Amino acid sequence: MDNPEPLKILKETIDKLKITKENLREIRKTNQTFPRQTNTRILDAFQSFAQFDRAPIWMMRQAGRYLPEFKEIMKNRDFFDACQDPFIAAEITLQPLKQFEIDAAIIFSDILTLPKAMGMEIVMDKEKGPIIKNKLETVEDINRIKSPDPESLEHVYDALYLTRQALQGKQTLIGFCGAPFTVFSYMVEGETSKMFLKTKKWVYQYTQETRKVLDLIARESAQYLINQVKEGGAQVVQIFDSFAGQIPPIDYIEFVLPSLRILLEGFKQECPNTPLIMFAKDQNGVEVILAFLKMCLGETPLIDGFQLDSNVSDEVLIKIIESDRTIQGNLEPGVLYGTQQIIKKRVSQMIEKLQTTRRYIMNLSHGLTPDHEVEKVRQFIQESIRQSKLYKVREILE
Ligand code: 1CP
Repeated sequence: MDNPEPLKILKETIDKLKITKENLREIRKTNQTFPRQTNTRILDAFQSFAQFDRAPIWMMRQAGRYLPEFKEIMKNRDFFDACQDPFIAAEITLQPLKQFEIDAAIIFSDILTLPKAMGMEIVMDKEKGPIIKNKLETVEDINRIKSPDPESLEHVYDALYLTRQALQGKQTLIGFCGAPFTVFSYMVEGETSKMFLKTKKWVYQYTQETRKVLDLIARESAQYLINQVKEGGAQVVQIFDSFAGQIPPIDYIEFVLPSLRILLEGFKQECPNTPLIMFAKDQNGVEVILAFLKMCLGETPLIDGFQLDSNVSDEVLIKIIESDRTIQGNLEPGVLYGTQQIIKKRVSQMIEKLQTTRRYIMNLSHGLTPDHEVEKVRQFIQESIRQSKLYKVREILE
């Protein structure tokens, strides 16, 4: 089911709006009109009493190395060079839409784009992932972190704008950033870590300095997300706290949540109507979820939806459903290594459990990786769509 449209439409969009490398930014700043949204499944999943034919679907890390066309376009390109070219970033963002029937596009960028703009020297190693050359080693090093030069992130908003125009309302555009704790971990570890010992040393030994850096990242992340919405046209935003599970719940609540609150409040003050999805990976305990849900009381909830991983308990699910928050997730990506039968079975179990809420977005519990096969990914999507529709019909009949 090859759908050539998204990339064709990108070219047509560029022609129609007479966009060139030179004038893209000026056009973005003067014309903030976007095509009418015809696929509202994702946006509807954030409304009470939404009516839908099936739950919407997209996948974390849907643009990436498991796609041959991604490997092709990245063959002779540096990762951050690709991110910084809005035409390339938009094309990569649209690649999975050519392959699959999905309801969202997540902008091709990285959670390290912001810290890079804040003075961290980061390279993306094709094997090892991100490497920070000037990681924070001493408390004095925090003076090296600076507010980003506004120019340095404009390329993200350009890429979002171009993508939103090319989507033509057929998918929802998602912007994102890393959560302060995860970004901070990279800043001190310098690369992917197994034990997170440096992070823990900072949290427990240099607590005040850690708080200072977390708050600074939080303020800049809020502005970065606001700009993704107001300048780039992102319709939903997601915060990735991928390393949230590295410290115990009690410390997550005491050391991490205050900075997260700064981010959430800063964002919601400016964008109260833009849905925000929180992903605190491996931090699924009821005490943390209750602390999150407490932030959602009042007129403007700070979080609209939770991306869940696969080990979430029923107790937590019920709390989220009762508080009227959207649920996104949560099929273990490893299942896609399995047979069609196992994919079918696990999708069915996921839907039986999670589609009980109307506010449901189908997704994986974590990102796709280079060893995933395109055909298995397709099976997952087709099976999810088929079963979600059946579930909906059953619900009407019952
Ligand atoms: O479709 C998409 O999701 C593309 C956009 C995207 C997003 C949302 C990329 C592109 N990265 C991210 C988020 C991201 N980056 C996270 C949070 C989500 C998660 O937990 O997976 C994290 C932790 C990173 C950091 C990062 N960047 C890693 C992980 C390293 C680790 O510690 O495990 C890696 C390998 C990258 C590189 C990267 N970022 C994105 C892509 C497509 C790639 C691979 C580049 C390549 O293969 O050449």
